[in-house]
Amino acid sequence: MNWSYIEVPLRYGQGKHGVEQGPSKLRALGLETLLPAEAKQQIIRVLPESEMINSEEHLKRVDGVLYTVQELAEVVDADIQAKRFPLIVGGDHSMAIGTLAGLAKTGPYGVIWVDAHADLNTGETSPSGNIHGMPLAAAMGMGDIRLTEVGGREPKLAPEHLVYMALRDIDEGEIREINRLGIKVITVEEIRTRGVDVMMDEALAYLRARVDRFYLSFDMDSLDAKLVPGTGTPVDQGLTAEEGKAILAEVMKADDLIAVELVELNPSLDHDDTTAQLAFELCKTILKSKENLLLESETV
Ligand code: EXY
Ligand code: MN
Ligand code: MN
Ligand code: MN
Repeated sequence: MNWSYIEVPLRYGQGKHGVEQGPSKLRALGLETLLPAEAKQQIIRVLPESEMINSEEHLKRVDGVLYTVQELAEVVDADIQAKRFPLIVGGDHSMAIGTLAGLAKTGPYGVIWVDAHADLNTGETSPSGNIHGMPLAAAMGMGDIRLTEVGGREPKLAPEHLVYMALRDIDEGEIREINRLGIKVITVEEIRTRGVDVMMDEALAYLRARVDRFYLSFDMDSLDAKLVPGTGTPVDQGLTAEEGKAILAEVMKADDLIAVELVELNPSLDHDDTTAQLAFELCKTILKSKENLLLESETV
């Protein structure tokens, strides 16, 4: 397995300071020791705040977001073309505009979006103007052209190639779109009552009927608010740590998985390191499971 570890210290998709420290906090907890020695490591550049000129109410800090997602799209595409497997760590979820655009350069793919939120707003429907609530709308070609044209003019993602997991805090405009587009949603309730493995099988069967590869984006706020004080938009009734880990362990067994992303860790919101420790454990689950799988297949 050729790992690529990409750090995206981006906070401009939302207004709270600290989420840009997610990658460095994980490094301080020892994440590098989990990476195989040959893993490629890259840090995506961010626009210095002093150079930020944008003050649009409906697309806040858009120039800062664009600066980073344009580079991330190129880096992700280069990894896929070089047959590397990217683990992308943020940073706020607006970074996924880059990931989604980068993956699209090599053809269609599916997405499992593990998140309390739909991230399906446009500048018009967003209640906050924060772009971390917009990546999936942008990838589907909805909303401001500056976001929808990152990485190319064509839409990056088809709605029927998206599965939400743990979705539970949705705005009006997003509900309308989810219903209109018929996007598949797997709830916390289904995961809790029917089990992670059953629901992951359902998500994979749904995607595999439509695409031959997919990526998973894990937002720390998919976990229950009590577990993640160190995230910017916590929501009650979320996943347990075990459910979060099980989702990642399950998905890492899929050989049509092409990338994993972990976002919205904001260590400065935590009075201790519990959220960062949990994120570290999730990264460990990701990095350790694929490797073992590969060793098995290599020995076969
Ligand atoms: N839906 C709300 C908004 O658009 O402002 C909250 C979005 C939170 C987004 C976080 C990354 O998941
Ligand atoms: Mn307004
Ligand atoms: Mn999100
Ligand atoms: Mn979220």
